[in-house]
Amino acid sequence: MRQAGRYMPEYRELRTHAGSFLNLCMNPDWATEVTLQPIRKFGMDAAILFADILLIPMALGVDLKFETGEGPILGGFRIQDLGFREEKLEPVYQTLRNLSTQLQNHKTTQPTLIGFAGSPWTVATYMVEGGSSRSFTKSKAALNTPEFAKLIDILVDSTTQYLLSQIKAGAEVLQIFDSWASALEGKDFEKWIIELNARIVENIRKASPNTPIIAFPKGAKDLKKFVEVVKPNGISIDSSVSVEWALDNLGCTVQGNLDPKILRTDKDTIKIEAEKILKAAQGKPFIFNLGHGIDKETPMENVEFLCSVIRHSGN
Ligand code: 1CP
Repeated sequence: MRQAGRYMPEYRELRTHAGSFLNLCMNPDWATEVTLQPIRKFGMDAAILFADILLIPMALGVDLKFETGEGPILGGFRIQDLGFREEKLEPVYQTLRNLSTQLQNHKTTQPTLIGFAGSPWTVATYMVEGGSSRSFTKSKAALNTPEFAKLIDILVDSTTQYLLSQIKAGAEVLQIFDSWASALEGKDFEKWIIELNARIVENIRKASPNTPIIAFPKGAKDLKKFVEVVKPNGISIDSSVSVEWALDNLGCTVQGNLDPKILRTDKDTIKIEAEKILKAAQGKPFIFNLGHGIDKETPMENVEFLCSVIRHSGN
């Protein structure tokens, strides 16, 4: 989930200084600093690399811009012109190397370093739509065309390479974000969500069998089948999934579940909602996390308070 971001004044300051979100991602000193900001302030047990799932299209040669208030804008492309220029991602690997060194020297605890990428379907939607979409009209129309199959193969290969290079640079755990898994069902869900996540997990395991992989097929229509086929080490769930059900039925470590909106309420509500999850997860393989990225309106004192509730829970 997104840990860093606009809810922190130190992030906003560096973001303004950097001039753009992409400049921030592509400068290893700044990206290292932004990754560490929430760790220093709140002492989480894991740090997620500051980057974005859309750096893969950029490395494939697609124009990428983040316009304030509008989200990402991606340029048009022809499949035959796409080529994975891994050197474009070198700043991300440098950020991981910096983080790996700095986290080892971090106080008494050594937070786990999480690398990540988007899943082929989710990244393809941004490429085909030219940005964010809520209807996925163009992406759904493209399914089952030969061009889409070619695009997906390119994304599977480049994402595998990207994640393996992240491990080499120091990532200890990987997370695969399939943020728009909710858009597909039935055979399409099997083909473009389950099969593609499985291909990436298999590719990573072949080269790096001991790196834990957390999948996050957000809004997946059949989470049980997803876990059975993909076999991730962990599964992230949003707040629409019952944490009790997930822990009892999925057979792997569960992460997430707290609705990020809860962090914008009051301390009593935060305590009640966090304790519900902690109670359900007691003694079971669970990683406390939000069910999605942190909202930019979140008061920092509420994040601090949530961390203290979790630390004092004795789980
Ligand atoms: O300055 C800003 O406001 C930029 C906001 C922002 C941030 C902080 C974006 C733009 N990306 C990020 C970083 C980011 N993105 C991380 C780093 C982790 C951290 O430091 O906390 C991660 C893991 C992501 C992953 C990501 N990017 C996803 C998957 C998770 C999710 O949110 O579902 C997706 C879909 C994106 C695309 C993206 N990046 C940013 C925007 C505005 C979008 C589009 C989102 C949409 O279509 O709704």
